[in-house]
Amino acid sequence: MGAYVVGLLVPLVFTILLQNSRNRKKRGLPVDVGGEPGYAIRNNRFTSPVTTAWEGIATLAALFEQSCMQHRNKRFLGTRRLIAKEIEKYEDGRSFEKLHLGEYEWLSYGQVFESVCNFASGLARLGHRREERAAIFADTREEWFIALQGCFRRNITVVTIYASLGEEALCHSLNETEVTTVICGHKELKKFLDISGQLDTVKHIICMDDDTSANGSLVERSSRWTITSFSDVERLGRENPTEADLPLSADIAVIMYTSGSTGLPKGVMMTHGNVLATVSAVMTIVPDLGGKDVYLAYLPLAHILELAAENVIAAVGCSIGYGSPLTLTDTSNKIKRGTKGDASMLKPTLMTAVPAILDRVRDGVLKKVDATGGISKKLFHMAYSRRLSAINGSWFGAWGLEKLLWNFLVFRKVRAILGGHIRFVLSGGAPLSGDTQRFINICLGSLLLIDSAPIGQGYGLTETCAGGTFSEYDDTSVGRVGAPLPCSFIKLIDWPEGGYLKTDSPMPRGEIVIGGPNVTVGYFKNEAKTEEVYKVDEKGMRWFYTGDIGRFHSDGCLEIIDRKKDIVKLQHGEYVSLGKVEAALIVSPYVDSIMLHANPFHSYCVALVVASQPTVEGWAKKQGIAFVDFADLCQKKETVKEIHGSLVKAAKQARLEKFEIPAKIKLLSDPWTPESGLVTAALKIKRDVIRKTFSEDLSELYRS
Ligand SMILES: *[C@@H]1O[C@H](CO)[C@@H](O)[C@H](O)[C@H]1NC(C)=O
Ligand SMILES: *[C@@H]1O[C@H](CO)[C@@H](O)[C@H](O)[C@H]1NC(C)=O
Ligand SMILES: *[C@@H]1O[C@H](CO)[C@@H](O)[C@H](O)[C@H]1NC(C)=O
Ligand SMILES: *[C@@H]1O[C@H](CO)[C@@H](O)[C@H](O)[C@H]1NC(C)=O
Ligand SMILES: CC(=O)N[C@H]1CO[C@H](CO)[C@@H](O)[C@@H]1O
Repeated sequence: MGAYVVGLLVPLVFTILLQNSRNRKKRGLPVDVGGEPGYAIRNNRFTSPVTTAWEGIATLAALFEQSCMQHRNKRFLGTRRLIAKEIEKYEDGRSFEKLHLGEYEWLSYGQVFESVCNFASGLARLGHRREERAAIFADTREEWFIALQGCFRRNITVVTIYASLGEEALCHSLNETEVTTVICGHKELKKFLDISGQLDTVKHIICMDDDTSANGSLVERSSRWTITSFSDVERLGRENPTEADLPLSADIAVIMYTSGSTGLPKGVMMTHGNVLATVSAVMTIVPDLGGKDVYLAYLPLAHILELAAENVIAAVGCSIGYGSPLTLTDTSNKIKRGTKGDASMLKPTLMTAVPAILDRVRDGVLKKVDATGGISKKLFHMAYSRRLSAINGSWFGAWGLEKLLWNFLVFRKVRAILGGHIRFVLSGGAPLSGDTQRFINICLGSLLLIDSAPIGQGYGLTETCAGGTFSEYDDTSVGRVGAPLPCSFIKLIDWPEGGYLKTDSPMPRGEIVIGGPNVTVGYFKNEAKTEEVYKVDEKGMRWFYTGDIGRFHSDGCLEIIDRKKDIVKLQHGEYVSLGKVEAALIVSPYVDSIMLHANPFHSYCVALVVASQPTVEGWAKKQGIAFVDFADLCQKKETVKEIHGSLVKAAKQARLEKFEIPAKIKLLSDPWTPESGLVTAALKIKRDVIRKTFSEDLSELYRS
């Protein structure tokens, strides 16, 4: 009996002690910095910004070479073999491509390094001069990374463009940077041929899909370009080796075109030193990174988060397995039923994610639980609330054995969706809702007694090279983005018009300004815009003005609370924060996407709501409402009423003010996808485009 009590008490006391020390832990400390006055915080462990985590290494090219020499025989890049491709027809006439993919096939560090050297030499042989720029325009894959490192070895600046950007933006980016070589996949090649007339500077195209190169019809249509396959470039290089031409820290590594929510995309110039600072900082936040870690890569490499993440993984000798958002899990859209998704095949330990994808994982799990019903459903919700109160610090839930039990009974299955071995997820790109963060923490939480959050949330921008803040793995709070990264200082400055001041109580608030070696050098050929949002202080430090509004908690962690341009003043002078309200309303199970609209000519706001087809149809069937198709259902008064009611409920739960709740809504049946141009690749809504596309519907809402 005595031993039993001790067994129960020790972990309990231990957990409580740890929890208390965690709550008291200061993660960021005030710091005295130059530039515009404000409230500045630095990382608690580093007094001055980190520039490199590796002695004597100042560029990504040098870092990569060093790692390849150290890990020569280790597994590095893996890609799944395509076994079969088939078209599946649905009852409603739509058809989908389904893939049957096989095991991962791996290249070692030594082999990849050889490919990189060959590719670099091949580029030279092809006639690409080193002062000319090359663009990579493709989905995330092995060749992307090899091409990137190949260009770095010849000090060639790489232009990256979101694969989902429209034609106009694509022409603009390539033309502005005078790109001469474009490295792309077969899918993108077709896109280029359509706009070939507008691309004056392009001379070479390198196509990553071998089977499509130099095919008669394609070549004829593009007599102005040479089209070479990726493997041919490597072969050229192997036969004609050229000395490397390594860059310096201050040389531009990448010009990254980001999908701005307005106007043409802007190219952010990043030096090797910029990216290296971010890579070095990320090193310090993933616990025990290295050794046997396996990383699942599927987010766009044209996004700084993914680019930095893969460079980190490559620097420490871990493996990278490639996948795609559409083949991620066993139930993903493009995976042939009964075959394995990327995660269950690779069994990764590390992943990056954008909130939209995690929201989907969460919704998927809940839907499945609901569909199963019965005991499983009860068990799941019971386990979930027990874990939730444990994380909240209540006594019994903190007991380790109970956690083990729930893990075994319930969460093991949820964890299996992502392969069963995930120990850390890095979320970025947009703020993650507290609900989803808690859900993932609970379902994927580690088996250890100590509650560690397997999801770390980062905040950073392309302009700061993804440097910014990061929530540490032992911080189980939600809704915050953590303390400054070791490479960044974060400062809040007053924005009196918006009512945010550094003297606010209980927490200082203001516009977020980021400084440090990670801050990029500015926008390509756009000095006016660069001068507007970048400032250099008297000590020579660069600062970037983010336009986001944040506040600092007493432990030095940042919370994003608003966005300058997303705050709209209503007719009677109340301010509505569009993003805040949307985040509160999207909790409704009927909502897939939502955009709130407000303007100073009205005293209320309205919303466009993309309805969730399964949930809304499920509701209609239960109510016995007859409908022709989903579009028809979305037109019905009773549907609008039901969904509006659920929004009001969500709004009340989030304690929104009356004027913040949309007075009227328009239901839309077609989802907003990056392909439609209504959301960015990271699935952030593009307000201006949506506003234009649905201008009729919006005026209708205000009229009636
Ligand atoms: C790298 O390329 C840039 C642009 O062409 C050039 O200005 C720089 O001097 C080069 N660096 C080295 C080390 O040659
Ligand atoms: C490309 O850029 C040149 C100047 O660099 C400009 O004159 C031309 O109009 C641009 N073409 C397109 C299609 O944007
Ligand atoms: C070349 O294109 C033709 C159709 O234009 C196609 O039938 C053939 O399979 C293609 N060849 C290769 C090697 O892709
Ligand atoms: C957890 O704690 C938070 C704040 O302390 C509280 O708002 C929430 O209701 C608690 N949840 C549960 C399930 O106890
Ligand atoms: C490119 C860049 O912004 N470099 C700056 C990085 O930060 C250090 C100080 O930490 C400055 O000295 C560099 O000029």
